[in-house]
Amino acid sequence: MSEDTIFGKIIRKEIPADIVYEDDLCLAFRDITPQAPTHILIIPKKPIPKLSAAGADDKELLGHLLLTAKEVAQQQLLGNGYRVVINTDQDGGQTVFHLHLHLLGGRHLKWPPG
Ligand code: DGP
Repeated sequence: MSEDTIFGKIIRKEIPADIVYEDDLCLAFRDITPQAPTHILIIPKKPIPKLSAAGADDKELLGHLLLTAKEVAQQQLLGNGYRVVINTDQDGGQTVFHLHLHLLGGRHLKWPPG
């Protein structure tokens, strides 16, 4: 059993979030510290702490998260393009240990990231 995080509280609606999409498997809501005009987090309801902790049995769920990112990008009118990022563990800059995809768009994003 992984530890509860702030995202667990958002899933259970114990703390507020600006939710833009929800289904049985995942939730998408606006990041509290946006790094782009559109910055949305897509999280599984299953509390997987990080990408490196995902298993073969999460294959379908991981695909669902990516396809949800695409759907939310369309919903948010990011027709010019966008970026999907998964920060993983210390060197990846992960701060909340509940797996999440960052969907960033609404401006030209530089590469490589810092
Ligand atoms: P990461 O650094 O990849 O673990 O990203 C965590 C993100 O979560 C970070 O961009 C800020 C966001 N965040 C942290 N706490 C909250 C919160 O309580 N509400 C919302 N909406 N976002 C949060």
